[in-house]
Amino acid sequence: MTTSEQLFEKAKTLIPGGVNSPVRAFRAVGGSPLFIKSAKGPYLYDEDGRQYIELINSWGPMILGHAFEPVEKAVRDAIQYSFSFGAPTRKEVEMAELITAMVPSVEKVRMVNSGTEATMAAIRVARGFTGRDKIIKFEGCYHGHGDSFLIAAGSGAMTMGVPDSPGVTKATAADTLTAPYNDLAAVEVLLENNQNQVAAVILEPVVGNMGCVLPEPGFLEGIRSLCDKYGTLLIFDEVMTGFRLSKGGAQERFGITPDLTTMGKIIGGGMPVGAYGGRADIMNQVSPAGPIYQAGTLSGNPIAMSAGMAMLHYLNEHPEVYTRLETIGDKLVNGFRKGLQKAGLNYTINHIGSMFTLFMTGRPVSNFSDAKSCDVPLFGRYFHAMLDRGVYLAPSQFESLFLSIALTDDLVDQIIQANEESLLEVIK
Ligand code: KE4
Repeated sequence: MTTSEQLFEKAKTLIPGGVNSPVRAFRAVGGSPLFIKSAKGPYLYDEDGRQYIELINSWGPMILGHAFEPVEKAVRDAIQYSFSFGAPTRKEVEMAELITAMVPSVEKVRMVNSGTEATMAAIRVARGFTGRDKIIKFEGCYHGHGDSFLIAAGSGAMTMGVPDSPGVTKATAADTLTAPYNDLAAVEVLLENNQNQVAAVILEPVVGNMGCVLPEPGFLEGIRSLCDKYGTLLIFDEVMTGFRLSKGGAQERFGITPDLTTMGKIIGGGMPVGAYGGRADIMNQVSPAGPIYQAGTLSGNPIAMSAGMAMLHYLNEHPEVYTRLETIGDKLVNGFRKGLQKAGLNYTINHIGSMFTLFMTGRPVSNFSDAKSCDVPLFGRYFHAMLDRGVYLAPSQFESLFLSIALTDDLVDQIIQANEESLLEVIK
């Protein structure tokens, strides 16, 4: 047994499924998960000393590559002043100033400790501000593990959702309406049939959580105008896309202004940080400024703020990072398309900037039912073929890849080669 396998056996006796987050367990691709010991730049190193070129980057945060010196230095400098006070600090003011400068729709912001906390708080604030109970989300979009989001689409006839996990109550599910992504008409029907009841529409402006799925032309604009028409707030969940698709996230790239934005991942530079923010008139309803309660012992933690600010400052001051990420993404995806052609496969790749997914299906993928047409077992075999060649992909067909600027042109060529060989291997 490898060290990772031994650790996994031990972990399963102590931690549910042996992991602290389900996707890490490799259940979607089979086999035993690698236990990672360290990482540097574009590389991960597992407990057995094997090196992998990394295409997840901790599900987004490590956009500058692992152990990026300015971020590491900021944390080293911070830890000498103790780790946590539970009292306001200068760093939280600086962080709020930086976020509101980088994301202009965020006039006021509250720091929390994860993307889940951010989205849970954002819908509570939307409900409190509007006095309405329902929310609309999209099938295939993931917004963390808050009860209101673990909702599957009801049957065609039903408008309300059904629990997508034991422990989520029917009462909770009744307040979450679901629609297919990219289906404006479905959203309009829900809003029309639930007038004055829908507090917010929440969506990933570019989806990462069913694999990478882009908004069709006019979709985001359409959602914005429907929200305006029905007095419903628009929440962009930019936990993945924030500070990745541009300095100002998807909302800057697509030119859409949401009422509230949720953030995470990159905002912490690899430390546990989330945030939500938006229009000042809405955020001024959040305790203690207003009556809508939300709190957190470690919110704005000074060590985490130091890491997050170092990363955001670097991104803010080095626009060439985004140019480089576009170049890397284009080169990789073009290479992957050539690999598909050589293997005689007409599979779909959805791509934007430094996010992309190779879907093992010949169908275009613009919503969750399209994504579910993928050959998941084939993806599992492909995942392991790539892993055998030293390339670490997301261990699920229904996840986006996240690139970092640490990928050199040589490494991009290596990944393209590995993809070509892996496709040829698995289609035999
Ligand atoms: P966290 O609570 O995991 O920090 O963030 C939840 C969340 C919210 N919104 C979006 C758009 C997200 O992608 C996420 C978390 N993303 C997953 C990746 N599919 C994190 C990986 C995991 O669950 O382990």
